[in-house]
Amino acid sequence: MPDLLLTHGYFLYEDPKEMQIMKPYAPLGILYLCSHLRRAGFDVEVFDTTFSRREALFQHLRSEPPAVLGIYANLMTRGNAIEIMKVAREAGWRVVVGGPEPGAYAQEYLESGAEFVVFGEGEATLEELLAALRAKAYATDAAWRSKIAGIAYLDESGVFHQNPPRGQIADLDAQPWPAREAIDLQRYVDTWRTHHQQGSVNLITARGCPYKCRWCSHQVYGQTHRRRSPAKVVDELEFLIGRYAPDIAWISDDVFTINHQWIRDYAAEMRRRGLRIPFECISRADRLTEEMLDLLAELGCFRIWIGSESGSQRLLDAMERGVKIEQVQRAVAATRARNIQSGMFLMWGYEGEEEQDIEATIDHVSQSQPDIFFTTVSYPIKGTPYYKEIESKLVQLKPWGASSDREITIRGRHSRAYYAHADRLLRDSVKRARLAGSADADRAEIEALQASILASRQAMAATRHEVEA
Ligand code: B12
Ligand code: SF4
Repeated sequence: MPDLLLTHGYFLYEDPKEMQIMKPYAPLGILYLCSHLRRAGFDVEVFDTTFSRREALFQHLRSEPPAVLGIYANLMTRGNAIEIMKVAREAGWRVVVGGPEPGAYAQEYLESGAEFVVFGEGEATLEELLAALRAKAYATDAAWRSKIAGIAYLDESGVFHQNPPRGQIADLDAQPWPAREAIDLQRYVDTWRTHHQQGSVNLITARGCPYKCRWCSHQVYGQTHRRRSPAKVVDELEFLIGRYAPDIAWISDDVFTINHQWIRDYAAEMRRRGLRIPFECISRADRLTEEMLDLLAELGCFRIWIGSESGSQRLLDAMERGVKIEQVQRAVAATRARNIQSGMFLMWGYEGEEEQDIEATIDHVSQSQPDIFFTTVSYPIKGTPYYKEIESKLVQLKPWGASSDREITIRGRHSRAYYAHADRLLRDSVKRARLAGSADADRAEIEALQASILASRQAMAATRHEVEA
């Protein structure tokens, strides 16, 4: 019987959208916990749900001798995490939850069956909690729980307690790499290869982001930023290439090019070892100078995701994005000049957005022509300044445990249909601008787009007064 079983509530085969995309990545958070705790002497196993079925997990929980179950949860996996907690508790497991969401809804998770919520970075807190449970601290010290920083719990009378936060790990280099050997990582790489002809792996070089974009969750790392040393990251990458033979990698840091000296040193280390692997990463336009882009190209970067959000400077400022539209335009052009693809994230319906802001976004994307862009109707994540700002307008239509923050509706905002029309208008306009700039454009296609653009504008006008809630 292990001291701890770690899991997460993400089931790829239950997600029709992701089944079409088929780009799974290993759950690094729990793998970091696993390696840290194993090194500290605990017997830890991981039940990786990505390629499994919930029934298989439930069967495991019901048939194995119960110990401590640690569940990772984010805003999309809330419902699954709650169901797993319920089955686990019924089968006699002690349940701890952590990850980006539970700290923001600690009381709700505890009332839904968790015995402990860990907020913030999990390694040291879980180590202390497991040691206390193993030593049966509760048998001799009634106040034992109040002494563990970074946890929340309900006492015997059901009263909620949240202890002070725990300091963060000072030296990330001293931490072991994520315990990829605890899961079938090769299956991730092979799934990628089967569906996209290239196998991919993920890794992180840093933790935390110091920027303040109002809608972005800083629940785990606050506004801190800690980096691993370039040499240690290259060691890990070299190991991954040797062990799993990926064709590409995803560096899943919040902002990969945040520290320019670090990128210089990292590139020098890769050069020194003669290593190069195609990879994609996320950055910010204001952290992408010509020099950085040259280094990224040299390192093998084939796609950069650039948070863009809106083409309206007024809205970007309201979001405290800290970026100018011109910087985004320039960054997209500069990536193209180096044969690096650009990806953009855009948001509809942010607080204060007017029709002229939507038009500005359409102009912005039409002009900059990123290779790929994704749009979302903005949603407030609990714990963010955006959530606080619009809290009085939020309407929760379904019970908390059966929904997610993505499903919260915002009183007075346009209906979903309105944004769907705006989205079509955006896609058609961007395509029309691209065709208009090409010498051999098909006139009939341009005319069809023109008609669709007109129809979207009419549909937006017709739904302008429909509200979300
Ligand atoms: C990579 C990534 C993804 C990848 C995930 C692939 C993968 N398997 O890694 C993809 C692109 C698929 C993705 C998708 C989404 N993501 Co995402 N993602 C990230 C990102 C950038 C890095 C994750 C990571 O590796 N972190 C590094 C590890 C070490 O940190 P960690 O996971 O937080 O783990 C630590 C602690 O949380 C804690 N902990 C974690 N698990 C547990 C469990 C227990 C028991 C305990 C005690 C502690 C604990 O200890 C860990 C080590 O210290 C984070 C931002 C970030 N920097 O963390 C956003 C983030 C997690 N994503 C977020 C969001 C919103 C999403 C989406 C909903 C986006 C969307 N609109 O579709 C989807 C949800 C997908 C899903 N079904 O789960 C939010 C979550 C907010 C929230 N409150 O839930 C984040 C925080 C971004 C943000 N700043 O807003 N994401
Ligand atoms: S959106 Fe990106 S840059 Fe802004 S705070 Fe979040 S992680 Fe940092």
